Amino acid sequence: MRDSILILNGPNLNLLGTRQPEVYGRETLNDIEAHCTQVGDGFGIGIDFRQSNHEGELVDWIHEARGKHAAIIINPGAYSHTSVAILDALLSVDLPTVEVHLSNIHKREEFRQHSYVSRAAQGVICGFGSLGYILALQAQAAEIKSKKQQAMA
Ligand code: CA2
Repeated sequence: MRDSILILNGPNLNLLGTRQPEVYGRETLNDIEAHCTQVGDGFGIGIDFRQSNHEGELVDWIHEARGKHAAIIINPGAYSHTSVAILDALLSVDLPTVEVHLSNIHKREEFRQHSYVSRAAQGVICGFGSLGYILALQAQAAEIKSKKQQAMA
């Protein structure tokens, strides 16, 4: 069976492409999902792409990822700046995690410049719009490949 990556999106990201294109771009979340699926196919990796406006649902999906997915990519949206619950969930599953933000959160309001989630992430990609998801996928595909090589050595 092929490896898969869970890609999680937090609150309001379902609105992408409808408003604030100057901040978040013109692509919809469906466009981003389609692109991730296509790139994932190229790596031989399945993509489970989800969005929720509810913190607890995101926490449940992270718990369910253990034993099911090889890695996580997460844009926690506004929960980045508030959620110890999402941080704890990510630490509890111990899967390689990359955090993505469409916008450069460090160039924005002070309250967006700290992310609780980053403590659980191997790396953080921000400011490159939807390309950030693809860069995160490349990083996770490399991580999965190197873990497999280590396991075979
Ligand atoms: O830059 C990012 O990806 C963010 O995670 C996006 C979050 C924001 O709270 C974070 O600080 C940074 C917000 C996503 C809201 O997306 C919308 C898209 C269109 C219209 C309204 C909201």
